[in-house]
Amino acid sequence: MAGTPPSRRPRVVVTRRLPDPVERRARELFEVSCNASDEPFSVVQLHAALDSADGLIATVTDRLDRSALTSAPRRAVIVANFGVGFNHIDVAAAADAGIVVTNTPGVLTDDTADLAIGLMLMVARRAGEGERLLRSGTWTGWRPTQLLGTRVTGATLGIVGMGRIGQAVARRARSGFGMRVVYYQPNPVDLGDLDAGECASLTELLECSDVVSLHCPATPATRHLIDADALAHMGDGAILINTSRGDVVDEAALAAALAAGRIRGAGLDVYEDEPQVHPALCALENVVLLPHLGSATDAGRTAMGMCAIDNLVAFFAGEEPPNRIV
Ligand code: 8YV
Repeated sequence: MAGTPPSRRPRVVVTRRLPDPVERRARELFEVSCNASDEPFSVVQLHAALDSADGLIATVTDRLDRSALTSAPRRAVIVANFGVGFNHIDVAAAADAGIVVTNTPGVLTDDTADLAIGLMLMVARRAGEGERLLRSGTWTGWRPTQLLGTRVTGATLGIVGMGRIGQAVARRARSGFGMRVVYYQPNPVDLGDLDAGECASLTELLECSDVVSLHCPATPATRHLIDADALAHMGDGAILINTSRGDVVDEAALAAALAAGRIRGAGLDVYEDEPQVHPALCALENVVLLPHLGSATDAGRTAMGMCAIDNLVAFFAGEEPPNRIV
């Protein structure tokens, strides 16, 4: 369909509720069918959307695997993902099926970096424990030795995956907290004036970092990158932060390491099997658990929606979508 603008308005299925300005703009441009219930589509609903629409605005809750993308009769020719991560989409299958896939890089960088820093502070300063203590009604008042945490100022932050978000976290840590930043990034990356030291291996980074923050994409190569062996290389006062994808961390191994005091704490925004969270993690005090809020600001989610629409507009006008993956 690219290169041949359809004579009618393209049909677009929006798989989840999006911010009002985004839905309004989508309706102005396309013949839109929105998911009014805002529950994740079932497999049947997702397949029906792919059969009936020219394009989808999809989210992380849509499992677009090979069978979804390649079973006939698929009508959809583009999936505009609402989000930068696209591990829920089999892009090789999409390419085989001639379906274009786009994402929304850049617009959520600052919000996600802010949340990673927020999680780091929450874990280091034991904010979750403090809040639970207060709300339980059992706080008996200030004590000099109460809930003593970890000082992040001047500590070493190790960033795994020094892409846009990793770099944004590094800048915040450097300028806001005077942290020393090291990173592990297999492919060469241009850091501009960012002051950060490269580690030759993940092990080297884990061994020298007080805080480890994950910003790599979820791929077969990064699945369970942080497993029991990796956790064993972290210091016993170290903290793990994950705002990337749940698959990067072996949750059972992390829960065991936290329970044993192998590392000091963890802050998680993403999980291996969302919305399930490993029950052992929920039982621990030294982990902060957030419900995948990385990009969750009004401005961020609106910009993501507008970006997804821009990709659809370009595609349906026969142009190259600005954020094409395949
Ligand atoms: C999104 C994210 O909210 O962009 C991403 O990769 O993880 C989140 O910021 C999510 O993907 C929505 O589809």
